[in-house]
Amino acid sequence: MTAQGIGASIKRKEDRRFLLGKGQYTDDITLPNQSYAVLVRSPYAHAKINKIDTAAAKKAAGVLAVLTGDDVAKAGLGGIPCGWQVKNKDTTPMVEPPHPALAQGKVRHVGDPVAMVIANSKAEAKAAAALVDVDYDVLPAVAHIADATAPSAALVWDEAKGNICFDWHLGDPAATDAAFAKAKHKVEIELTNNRVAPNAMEPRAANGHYDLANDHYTLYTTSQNPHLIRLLMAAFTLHVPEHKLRVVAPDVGGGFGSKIYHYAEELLVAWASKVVGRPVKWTADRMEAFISDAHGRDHVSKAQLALDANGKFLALRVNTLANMGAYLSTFAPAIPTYLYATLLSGPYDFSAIYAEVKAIFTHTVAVDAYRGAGRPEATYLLERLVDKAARQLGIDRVELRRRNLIKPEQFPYQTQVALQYDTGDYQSTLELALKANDHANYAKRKQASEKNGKLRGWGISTYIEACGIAPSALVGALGARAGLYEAASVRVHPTGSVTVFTGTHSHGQGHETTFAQLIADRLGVSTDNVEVVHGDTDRIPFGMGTYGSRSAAVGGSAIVKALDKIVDKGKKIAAHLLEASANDIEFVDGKYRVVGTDRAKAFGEVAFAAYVPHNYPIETVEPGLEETAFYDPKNFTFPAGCHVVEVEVDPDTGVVEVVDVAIADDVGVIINPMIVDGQAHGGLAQGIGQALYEETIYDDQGQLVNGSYMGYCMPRAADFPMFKVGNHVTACTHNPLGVKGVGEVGAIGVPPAVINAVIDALEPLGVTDISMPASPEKVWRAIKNAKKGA
Ligand code: MCN
Repeated sequence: MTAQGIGASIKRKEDRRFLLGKGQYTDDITLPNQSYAVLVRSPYAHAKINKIDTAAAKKAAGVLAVLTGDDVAKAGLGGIPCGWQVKNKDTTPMVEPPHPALAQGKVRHVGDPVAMVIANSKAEAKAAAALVDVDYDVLPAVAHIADATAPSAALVWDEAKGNICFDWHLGDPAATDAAFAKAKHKVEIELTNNRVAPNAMEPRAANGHYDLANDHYTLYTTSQNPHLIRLLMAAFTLHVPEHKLRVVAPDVGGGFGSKIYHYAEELLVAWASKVVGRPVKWTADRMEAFISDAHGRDHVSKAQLALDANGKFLALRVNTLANMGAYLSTFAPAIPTYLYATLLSGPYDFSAIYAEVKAIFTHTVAVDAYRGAGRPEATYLLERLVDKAARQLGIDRVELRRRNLIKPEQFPYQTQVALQYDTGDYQSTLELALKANDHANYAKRKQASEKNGKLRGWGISTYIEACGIAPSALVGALGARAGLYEAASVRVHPTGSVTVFTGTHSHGQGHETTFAQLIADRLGVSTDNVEVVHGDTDRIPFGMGTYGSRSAAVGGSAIVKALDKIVDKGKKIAAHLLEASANDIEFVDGKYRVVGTDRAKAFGEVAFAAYVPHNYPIETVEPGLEETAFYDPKNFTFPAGCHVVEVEVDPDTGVVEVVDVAIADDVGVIINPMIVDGQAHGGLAQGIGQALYEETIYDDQGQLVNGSYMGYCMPRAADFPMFKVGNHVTACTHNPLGVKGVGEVGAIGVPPAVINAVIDALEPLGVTDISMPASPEKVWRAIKNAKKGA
């Protein structure tokens, strides 16, 4: 390791501009002659649109245009596409309803956009939006999975009978039945995975600019995925060739999944800019974000675990209903299928698994990936079930896990649900987390809590996830409509500084630092002399963006491939300068050296020669030093680990305080330990948020009743203890860096550990189940009801 290379905890390069308040976010970009858009959104979850009267709005001060679904149709704009097609059990395709950018004929969720008002100022656009008169016939709505699947339920789409989008399965039902038939013990659980709103610090925004002279569009947008947005707009929505559309995702203030997708507003501002002949900017406010950003989770599941007499897991059967919302968002069908059911083996050895997943339409905003995306849902189900099994069988919870974890010698391990784990060491992360938690002295701490009138509980979860998304051929076979490789260019400048162009997008993950570390490590160039460029389709060859903790494993590997080409080309130039054969040149510590001698050329000298080729192998080597590489991963990577949580519950108020969090993760070879810890911290905050505080609440008419910070409880720093974060490394076997992913581990591993701890605390009172979020009211009621029942 060099002082700044792989393994160094250097500070984040990007933080200078953020700490100085100089970040450039989409809403900071105000173009000459800027105009502003405000969307008129449906106040109803389900209604027929009889008429939209825009006359008064059009006459209002400063208004440039008022556009509706009819205008969208007349302009020939395409519907917002879904990027993933899942097949039903009978191999027929899922129901894929249309998704016009502005509603046509009907609205299907509160927040569905019906008109866009464009004016000289945002205030004028807002005032005029209030004058748009929409005549609705309100229709019955369904917001919850249970209501949507009832026989009498209102239909979101006539073509989706029973509101079923798809009915999918994975695994071997016969083998699972056979294993259950011979099982000594069977344990059952029913649970919900609560629906949450992503709540990135920066709300979504988009600014479209049509350049009449060049017949060219530029879109600035809060996206995790600018190339995908350009691809979808070119092919499906705006219908212009890629070279006529530049998509820029500048600084983005967090995404957590919610900014992966192509949203209607991106298409609308680009198109409207051509209509009004001026750039058009739209920025969501927080309440608008609650009803227009894709939400996460929202599963209802039943599961059964079969065990033998010794507590060895035999088989798992899972039945899940997953809410899709009213429209299919870009990745929505993939979340409860390929990112959920394929993870149901967890870190455990099973001989059979069978999962059935039904995706359900409801009159709510779309549900799609949210930090973890499918994997937290799988982990929550499994880890709650394993705890329940331990209690039912009278086996210690840690011991039951130890008996069933896949052993190091079993790798590569083929699961019963399609994935093959390449490597791991689940025993070591378990032991590390127990040690960090000081598990041996837990009983003393419990006594101390009791003396203070508090109930103390201890919870654990051993988890695995799949990230580094994803091998293109595999995901293509599974229904993805895009490849999921990554691209990078490395440009070495004449004086030896380096610009890296990456197709991933950093919106908080620190790529400007960790990717610079890859250059420092390989070329020996200081990170101060490396610039990392992302988020601009005109500057970067191509890219598939950032999600699924893929940037280090897939984006980083593309950079390494490009670096290999740079080093190889440099060898040929150095060989010429040193009058040696390229085969005799080695590149070590930033120097090209003739093997076994002290004759060497520094990397900078070779770079200079590439651009000033006076003494140069010009017949065989082109001048310049710039290389591009595309990297398509061979497999997912499989981070795993153990999260331990202790809570104290106040039995009088139901308030749960998290008093200890000790985790040990295996995220592969670590590029920057400080960034890795920070990513784990962020994920833990979101995971604990889901477990204790966060939930979107829809009433029976499909109104989101807590769609603001008055009602939606976000966790704050004071809600957490200092996190104890440890790592144990097994290197990924199939990418050149040996890295796995860290971006989601906290959100995946910790929720069941929190709930298992709360149940452990309440068990002496007779409480055996509690759902997320374990709010004070819910805990208090559970205690009261248990006392009544006693
Ligand atoms: N890293 C490392 N060593 C490893 C693995 C990763 O040093 N062994 C570094 C990477 O180089 C990168 C960071 O850790 O700087 C995260 O890398 P990775 O796990 O590859 O995840 P991505 O960069 O692809 O980020 C996506 C992931 C996801 S899926 C969500 S959701 C999420 C997250 O990252 N959203 C975030 N972290 C977030 N952090 C912030 N601040 N904001 C978000 O929206």
